[in-house]
Amino acid sequence: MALQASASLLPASFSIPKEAKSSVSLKDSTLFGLSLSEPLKADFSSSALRPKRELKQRIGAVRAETVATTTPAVNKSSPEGKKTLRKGSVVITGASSGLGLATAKALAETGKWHVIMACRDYLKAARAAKSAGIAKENYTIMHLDLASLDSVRQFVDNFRRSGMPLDVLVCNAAVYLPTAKEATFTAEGFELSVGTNHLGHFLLSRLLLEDLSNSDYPSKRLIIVGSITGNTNTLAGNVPPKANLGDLRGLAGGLNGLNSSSMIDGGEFDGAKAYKDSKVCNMLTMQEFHRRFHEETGITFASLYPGCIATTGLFREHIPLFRALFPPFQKYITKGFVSEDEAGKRLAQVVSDPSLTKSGVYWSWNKASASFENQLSQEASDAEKARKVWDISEKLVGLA
Ligand code: LMG
Ligand code: NDP
Ligand code: PMR
Repeated sequence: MALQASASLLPASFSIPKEAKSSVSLKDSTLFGLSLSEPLKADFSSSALRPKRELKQRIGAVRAETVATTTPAVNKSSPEGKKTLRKGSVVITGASSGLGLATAKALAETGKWHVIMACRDYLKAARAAKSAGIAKENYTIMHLDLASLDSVRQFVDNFRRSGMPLDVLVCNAAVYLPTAKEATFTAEGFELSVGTNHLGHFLLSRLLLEDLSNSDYPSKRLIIVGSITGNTNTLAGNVPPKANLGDLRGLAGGLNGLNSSSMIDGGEFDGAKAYKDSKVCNMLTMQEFHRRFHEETGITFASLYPGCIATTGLFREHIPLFRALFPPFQKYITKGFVSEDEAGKRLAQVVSDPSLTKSGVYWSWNKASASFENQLSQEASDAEKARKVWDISEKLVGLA
């Protein structure tokens, strides 16, 4: 572990800052579909100009602004006097497999993004990036274990020290433990699914909000991956065990399985339910971020259900029979199946597509693979619950 952590401090390539400085010419193309020969649209530029003082007071300590030393996002001083844009800088958690890897690949291939792969296993991430064919200059691997709040804080420090700007953060990593008989726990003693999928990401995104708001990129975004199975207004969300946060008594007790339940609602441990509950927390967190910070920061907060990517590592803990039958079941019966590639393109759209800048939205895709704003279940859109989850989570991760 120690070895892994130290190896991970070395980015795959240190040519990135150089890369980031060499602005991409948009002479013959559009940026996110926006023509840059025209002035930037109001809702893109206004956020960059808004004073940051108030936000800094609200989100805590002021730190040295590393972005001040980087190339401005939009640079008018190219030789032809054309507006140019530096590469976007996107952090993706859990980019060592499945959806995260496919998204990293899709974004890197555009040549417009530098991907920071925030992964718990450096070597696995390095091999994955290589076998996916992602060009060296388009990514950096940094160690992040979401099941340890110390690691989350360490990651934030390392990222800031790298001097790279943060334009988009994608909270993608997750664990799913459907066959576990008993709860397992994070370093701080939170049940592992909610601890990793929700609390680790909660701390990460709360800390990095400041970095995002400091970015001068035209469209800054914080994306938290949700799922249909946390939404009880769908058939998939009604397959038992169903998500249900109850009155949050287990979460308030710290999910430690000692003096409190390991489940958010205070019930008996159930790994599949814990995962679905964690996805509800993810979707609630996105909306609470939107309510608290969208106006003042201009950041787009969004969640999504990318489709059923039945072949990913998410199902690694499930029984072999399930793993064999699940993909054909989703392909031929529910028709909800999507390939990793397709799902990666969907998440990449939420990262960079100019038509998906709306904040507070839960994106889904229809049969023709066109995006639409989907309806969340009653619980997953309950503003009062979102506020309570936020407040309790702040205490658990040491922010309040
Ligand atoms: C739990 O079991 C496990 O207990 C848990 O440990 C964990 O693994 C969890 O979600 C993961 O699963 C789930 C179990 C419960 O479901 C199954 O395992 C399915 C068993 C097979 C059932 C036969 C179905 C026939 C389909 C043929 C397909 C053949 C290919 C097989 C593929 C296998 C992949 C699964 O399941 C049950 O309890 C059975 C009941 C399931 C019905 C669920 C549907 C409820 C719908 C209710 C409708 C609500 C209305 C919705 C309204 C929407 C309106 C907009
Ligand atoms: P994978 O298992 O392939 O990817 C999950 C990633 O999370 C892996 O890279 C894994 O790392 C990483 N991860 C797990 N625990 C930690 C941790 N403690 N610290 C850092 N990283 C960690 O699954 P998917 O690609 O399917 O899942 C990605 C997202 O998509 C999840 O949020 C999931 O909920 C969501 N989703 C998936 C659906 C599907 O059908 N597959 C459907 C709807 C949503 P490692 O490689 O080291 O194991
Ligand atoms: Mg589900 C339209 C139907 C649909 C869709 C889109 C999904 C997605 N599932 C659907 C239906 C059904 N599933 C039905 C009818 C059943 C009973 C046979 C069923 C069962 C089932 C199981 C046992 N489904 C599952 C499981 C899992 O273990 C997966 C899970 O719940 O992980 C938390 C799962 C999923 N089904 C999905 C999706 C996207 C998943 C997985 C992952 C996730 O939500 O992240």
